[in-house]
Amino acid sequence: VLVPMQLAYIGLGSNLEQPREQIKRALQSLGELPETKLLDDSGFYESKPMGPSDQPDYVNAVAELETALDAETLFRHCQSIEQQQGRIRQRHWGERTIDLDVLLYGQEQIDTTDLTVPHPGIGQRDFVYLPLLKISPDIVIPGKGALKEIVQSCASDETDYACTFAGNIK
Ligand code: ROI
Repeated sequence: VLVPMQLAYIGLGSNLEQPREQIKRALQSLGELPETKLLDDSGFYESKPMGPSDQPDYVNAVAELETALDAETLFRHCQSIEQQQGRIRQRHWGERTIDLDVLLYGQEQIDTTDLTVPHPGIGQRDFVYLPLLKISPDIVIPGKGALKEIVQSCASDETDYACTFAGNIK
């Protein structure tokens, strides 16, 4: 049978154990998922922690995937990549080796106990929307409109983690 391919965007974040290596490894794993192609990545971004400030700065990135996996299956794969890379849940909003968030999955809107898509933080976190807009400047958030417009209408002090581009991923 023919399974429609969807565009999906994954947000990646790390602030432990060589963050750039963690991001690279997770991108490689995403590219090796079944029925999935890694189409693009944003490059590295650096940002100040959202949450407790006594933790290292973050390295963030966004990946663009084309996939035949459904959103729930993609989400489970993301969780297993986090586990492979030794993600240990410590304190709330604390440091982590790798975090993978399903930001967008096609035009779908999903609200289950463990998965909310579009990710509710997209318009409020510069470390999510800056790398996302770099890949896809005209991206539309289902139910909300053009991301560019959403970001402009949001007070910048609520979205500012001093996120800046920090180089291509080789
Ligand atoms: N802060 C930044 N800057 N980047 C992240 O990826 C990130 N991820 C998180 C919390 C702890 C909320 N803070 C973050 O999960």
